[in-house]
Amino acid sequence: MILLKGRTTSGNVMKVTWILEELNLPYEREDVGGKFGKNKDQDYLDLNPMGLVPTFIDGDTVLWESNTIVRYVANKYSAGNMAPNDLGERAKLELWMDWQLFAINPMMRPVYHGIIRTKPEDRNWDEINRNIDRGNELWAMLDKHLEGKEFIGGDKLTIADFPLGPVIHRFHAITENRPSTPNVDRWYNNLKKSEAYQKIVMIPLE
Ligand SMILES: N[C@@H](CCC(=O)N[C@@H](CS)C(=O)NCC(=O)O)C(=O)O
Repeated sequence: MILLKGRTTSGNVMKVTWILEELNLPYEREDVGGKFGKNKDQDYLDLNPMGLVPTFIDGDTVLWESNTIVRYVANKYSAGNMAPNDLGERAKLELWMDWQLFAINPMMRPVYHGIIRTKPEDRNWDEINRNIDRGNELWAMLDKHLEGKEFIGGDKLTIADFPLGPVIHRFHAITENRPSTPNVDRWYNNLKKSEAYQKIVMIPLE
């Protein structure tokens, strides 16, 4: 049985629970990190030296780094579907996963932590607004890619959607008066139709 260690409120844990739920794979999850702690305990660090969540265990395979876990799950349990067999086709999806880590994450972290995890009187609105502006520039790039598509990979959910799905939900929940991104909006609406996305991603922000 797959074992996932990580609290449900972590966007990085969500990527993994969401793909497991979409694929109807049986798994157990243990609350680790945040108010649950345990992620700096030695037995946890032996599995994940970064002391962060998620950590994923599938038999002898122990993994950390959420996007790597998503790749592993898709390659092992959804080859030819969520993970295309064609290397070029798969790489064109994986680039959006790396884009989430390299471009979206550095923008989203100060926005999310700056608003949701910071007391109103301590919020640094210059930093928050600068990053929201950057976010709007980045979503415009994805909007261009999504022209004529229902999902990042085309007409169905693939590995590329999992890293970005939790972020678009948070960005839309937090920001208003965004520039028009009709293709991103259509993609986000498609994600919201999934029961797994509703259950895992659309939970109260904390
Ligand atoms: N690049 C890592 C980042 C992991 C990460 O930053 N996890 C955060 C939660 S989203 C964490 O463990 N924070 C400490 C905690 O929850 O106690 C990944 O994608 O798995």
